[in-house]
Amino acid sequence: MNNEELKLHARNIRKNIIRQVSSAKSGHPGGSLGAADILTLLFFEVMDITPENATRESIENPDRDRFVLSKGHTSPLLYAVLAEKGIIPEEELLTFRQVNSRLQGHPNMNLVPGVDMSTGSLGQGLAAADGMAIANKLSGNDHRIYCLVGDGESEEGEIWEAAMAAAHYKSDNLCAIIDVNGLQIDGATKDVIGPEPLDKKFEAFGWHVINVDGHDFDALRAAFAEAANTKGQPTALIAHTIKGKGVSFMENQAAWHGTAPNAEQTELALKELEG
Ligand SMILES: Cc1ncc(C[n+]2csc(CCOP(=O)(O)OP(=O)(O)O)c2C)c(N)n1
Ligand SMILES: [Mg+2]
Repeated sequence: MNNEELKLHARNIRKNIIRQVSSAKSGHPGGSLGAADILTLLFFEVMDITPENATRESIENPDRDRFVLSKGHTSPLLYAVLAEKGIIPEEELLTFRQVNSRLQGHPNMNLVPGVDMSTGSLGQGLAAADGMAIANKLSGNDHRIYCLVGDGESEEGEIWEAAMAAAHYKSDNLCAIIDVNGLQIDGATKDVIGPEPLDKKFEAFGWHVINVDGHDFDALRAAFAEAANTKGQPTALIAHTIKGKGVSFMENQAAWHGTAPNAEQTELALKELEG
């Protein structure tokens, strides 16, 4: 897919992030907007997921690549991507966070097609992705497992247990993307429990590491290809992103981590995204 087409998908995805959080009057726009380019490339070019192979029935043994949203609070991003792929209906997005909706604040693998792991309690997703990577190899399956981890999330101890295990099991079918936006719920990561240098830490844990601009489709494309060609160790993309990317007043602002825009801000955000 060419970059112009990817850009159009990413723009629709960002607009649907804003629409969901605005209609629910709650949710997490910042980290959703920031990782939109990464997920656009993953779901529209890198992974082999389609509406046909992402059915609820296929969850136990899907014949396709899998994705774990370890930073589960950014569910509006995953739902917007699934809608853009035609895996869930776009109209359903406006039920986000409502009672009885499938689209809860944190994604539920038992309800939503294309959601491969229930997440939201930070720190757990990479361990689940480890298990999928090991199971894939045991069953002689050559599909790949992708997992998106937040930089604040990487302050969780379980991330490093999972990192150690993936290197031990030589899970070269596993690619973690660390979304390094420098912010978490309470402010700058460096002021909370500074997780840097993340590249050197993953390297020390036995991973192949690639630093990449998380908004540059060409750089991301090359990084995912390098990950797929890396044998004997898992790969971590250290993806440098701007939290809130695409909506000027949300960019680099910790305050937009988990705040919904009001009607006026919603209109402004959608207008900006429309360009
Ligand atoms: C175990 C756990 N502790 C706390 C929270 C509350 N929480 C939700 S998001 C968040 C900050 C995450 O920051 P980061 O991983 O950097 O995400 P991003 O910047 O991409 O939004 C926290 C503390 C949680 N979901 N799970
Ligand atoms: Mg962050």
